[in-house]
Amino acid sequence: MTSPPTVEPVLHRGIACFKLRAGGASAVVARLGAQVLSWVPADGRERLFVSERARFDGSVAIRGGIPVCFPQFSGLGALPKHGLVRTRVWNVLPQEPSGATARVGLEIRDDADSRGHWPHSFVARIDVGLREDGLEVALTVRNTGAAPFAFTGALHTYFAVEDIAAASVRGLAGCEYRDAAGGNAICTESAPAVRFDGEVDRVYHDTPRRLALQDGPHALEIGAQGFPDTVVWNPGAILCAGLPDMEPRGYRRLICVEAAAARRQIGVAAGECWRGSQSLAVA
Ligand code: TA6
Repeated sequence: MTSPPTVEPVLHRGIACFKLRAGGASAVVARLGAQVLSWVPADGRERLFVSERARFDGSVAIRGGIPVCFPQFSGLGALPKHGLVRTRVWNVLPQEPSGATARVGLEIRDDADSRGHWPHSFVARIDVGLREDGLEVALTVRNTGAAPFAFTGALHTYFAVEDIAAASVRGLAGCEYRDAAGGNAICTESAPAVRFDGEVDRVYHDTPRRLALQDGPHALEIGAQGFPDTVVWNPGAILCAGLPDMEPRGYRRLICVEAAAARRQIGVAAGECWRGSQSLAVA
């Protein structure tokens, strides 16, 4: 008989985190940024990339895991890049144990600092659920103000791969994308699998709900709900060399496949709520 799922507070890389265990799988979720930092399915293989030079002091976002971008994706607006919540410490929500899933919930609300950038009242919540066979991360955004607001955002997942040369992302053929590394040209994906040879930074529009990441002989299924778009990013050697929190060859060991709302803003009426999620499973 498998033991019941557990959640325990731990220090990981010197910061307050939760360690989730379910069956033979585990995950680590930091209060800083509500960021998942590790996901090890029952086969024992770490599936998330975290840079050896990542910083954990909140001065910059942690380079790796699953950063939460809200209420702005990338530079699509006047806010700091990728929004306001990556370097904040989120509050922990009480959780009810449920079946075979280990769960942790974290939330953050607007404050004087966020309102200085973005004049809206909100609660953003991250729910992480770990099962023996997969991980789900959900972002819920509630508008707690009296007027509607609109946002862009993403779960900016950094997958670990053995070697970028043998890795690819499938399921995007036929999708339109904005090539952010190619002058923002609007293109259509013609390849059955996206491969990496130099910087790739693409916002795919209205993508299928199921994609696959191939990493040599290992494969993952990547699902998304609520988020209409998918961003695929790898910095390549040149951009990577200029990122102070990346080891120079680190780009060879990561692919970001991000559940995103980037092309169009998501509108949330006063008192209403929006939810989007990404789910990961070993294929
Ligand atoms: O999601 C892709 C992207 O917007 C890229 O343009 C790249 O800059 C990346 O995010 C990482 O951004 P960061 O602010 O974390 O360095």
